[in-house]
Amino acid sequence: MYEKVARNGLISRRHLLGMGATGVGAIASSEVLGADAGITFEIPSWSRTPGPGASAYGTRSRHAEYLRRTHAAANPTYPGGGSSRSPLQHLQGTITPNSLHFERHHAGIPDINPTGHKLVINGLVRQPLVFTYEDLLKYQMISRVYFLECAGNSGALLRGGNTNGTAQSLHGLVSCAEWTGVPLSTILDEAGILSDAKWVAAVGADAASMGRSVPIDKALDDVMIALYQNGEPIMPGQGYPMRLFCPGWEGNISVKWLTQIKLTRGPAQFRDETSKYTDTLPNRSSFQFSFPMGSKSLITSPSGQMSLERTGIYQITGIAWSGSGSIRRVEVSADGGQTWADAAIQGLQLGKALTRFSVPWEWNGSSAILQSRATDSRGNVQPTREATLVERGNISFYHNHCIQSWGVSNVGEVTNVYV
Ligand SMILES: Nc1nc2c(c(=O)[nH]1)N[C@H]1C(S)=C(S)[C@@H](COP(=O)(O)O)O[C@H]1N2
Ligand SMILES: [Mo]
Repeated sequence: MYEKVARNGLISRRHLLGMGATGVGAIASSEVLGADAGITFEIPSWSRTPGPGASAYGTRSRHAEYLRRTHAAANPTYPGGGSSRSPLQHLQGTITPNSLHFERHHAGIPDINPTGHKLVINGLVRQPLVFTYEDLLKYQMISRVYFLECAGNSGALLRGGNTNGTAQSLHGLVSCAEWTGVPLSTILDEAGILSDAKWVAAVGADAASMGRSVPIDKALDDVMIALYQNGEPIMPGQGYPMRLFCPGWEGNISVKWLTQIKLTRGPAQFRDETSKYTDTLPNRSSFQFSFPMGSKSLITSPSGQMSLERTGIYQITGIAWSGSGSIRRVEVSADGGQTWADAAIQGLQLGKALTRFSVPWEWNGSSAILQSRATDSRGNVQPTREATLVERGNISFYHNHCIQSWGVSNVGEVTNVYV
């Protein structure tokens, strides 16, 4: 018997499960080479002739074409605007492949030739500076694994509805990559920060001229000018040839196609820091800014639109992250939050990065509600949806990091539910 650690089938994460091949036992190499034991082994067609040779740039298997971002149809009144979402339910580990990183563009992707691109540093500095792409490549770089999440991710779930979505369609505006670039502090030091400079206004070279203001303390802490994403020059969709990267903070502030950094006394009040990404409160006031993303987790399997074909053991798995530190603990419930079991952490627990968790669960064929709850290194616990609605009121949308519930019906269908 398995050690049950919470009600409704959650099994100790320490339990090692032999869940792979059923019935035939281990396959010895002699059997692979064509012997007995009731195993018939035929050489498949793909082993009979050599395949195509090496290529210049890889693509996924044609049998894995379900790996794709989803995006809304083009809107002629909003050229290039919109977003695409990462297929979270099909990914494992914590690194999002560059071709599947979510995208959010306000005026499409500019076709920037790095040779003509410039980064200007001006405002309250001793010496204004202009950098080319080549100039930046000469600096000492740092590499860090960080998640990026749009403040609008999961927003619709605060308002209700959307019960038939997938992990991708409901929560796919989060991704994680190894970002490499030059610390912003290096560049600012070189320009010389004047004492009344308290904010850094960053502007992109896209047709939206999207801009955001970053407090100087953050700018000097861990913000970087990112040039590489998972080892290759950042993708055009992620800001080629350079983007600002503000670890742990709402995605909007990581200005892509970065072309200007201006040091200022106060926030610049750009469109995107006033008309959007603002958290409303029940008394109809609102926070001016909500920068760090909350302590959050999401079960990616089983998840929306999947169906459990049989009773028995499943590995529940998902991702957890926090904009304020690393993930210390993830708990999982199979009874809608009444009892909880600790999940196993599958990989590294890096600060401001996705962390993968898993826990075995025995589905007995009755309905269940699966939830996960993250706690970060500062002790921030992922809140319930109910608590979030009390705190924020019923018109709030951005920065939703509440506990997410997947309902499993008694025929094994998985849908988003509200508890
Ligand atoms: N210049 C510029 N920077 C931008 C945007 C944009 O449209 N233009 N979108 C912002 C938003 S809202 C988000 S969530 C992130 C998305 O980054 P990604 O497309 O690399 O995932 O970039 C931010 N930086
Ligand atoms: Mo965003």
